[in-house]
Amino acid sequence: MSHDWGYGADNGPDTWHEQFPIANGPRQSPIDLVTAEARYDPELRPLTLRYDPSVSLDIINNGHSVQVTFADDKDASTLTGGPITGIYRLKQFHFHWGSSDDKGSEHTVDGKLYPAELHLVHWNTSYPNFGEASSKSDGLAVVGVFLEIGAENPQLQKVIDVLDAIKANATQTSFADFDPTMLLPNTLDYWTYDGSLTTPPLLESVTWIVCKKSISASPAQMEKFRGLLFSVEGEPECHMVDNYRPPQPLKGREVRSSSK
Ligand code: 1SD
Ligand code: ZN
Repeated sequence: MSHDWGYGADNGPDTWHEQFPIANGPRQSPIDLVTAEARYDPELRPLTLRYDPSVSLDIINNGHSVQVTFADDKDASTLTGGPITGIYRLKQFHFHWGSSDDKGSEHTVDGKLYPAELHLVHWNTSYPNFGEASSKSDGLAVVGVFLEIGAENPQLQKVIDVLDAIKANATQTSFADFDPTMLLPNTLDYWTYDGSLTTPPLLESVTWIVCKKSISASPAQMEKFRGLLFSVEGEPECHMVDNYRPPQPLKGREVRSSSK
């Protein structure tokens, strides 16, 4: 196959190992979070997420997801505490979602799939930049937040309102002054484990921090995500849906919990 990876029948997650053999590696993500197997670890500190709205830059349809990018040349928006050591900087956030409300998340909880999952991607500032960090075993920390169908989420609506402007793959628009704190659940209890990027190159460099509490999205808000396109302008329209990788084998890893 010469074409790029994606989520279709001929280039989807089951084929990624052909070009990225680490797909079958020892610490792949996502996983099914089995709540009864997670070990409560009293040593885990609370998560501290300090986000500065002034470093939000733009929002892009990259053909795999919709992503908001942040300036990361200073310690403006940071993740500290939790399971990590040192300071990790926010680089971007993006979402994964389904073609219907019964699927879409990457992580699952006791086998339950959520309709979408938000990922806030941070890199370890003990490395010089995101690119260097992304190949190191402690290089990245991604905070995952599940979306659940419920009330309209006014914070999420700020993202959704600009999706019309980036419908096609390889389009972007400015997205200034956005505070991602607004997208977080009001309590930050979490599960954590050592894993990988969930998209090629599937690098095994991610400390995953998955929030136990979800945020809400209305059915209409979910439909807006499904209006985005995998396809570029001028190509036959192919809707951006089911852009998630299913759970991967745990392979003996431990999942820790910050709360009982
Ligand atoms: O899917 C994203 C991918 O788009 C990219 O953002 C990567 C970081 O370079 O992270 C993965 S993920 O593991 O956060 N899903
Ligand atoms: Zn992701």
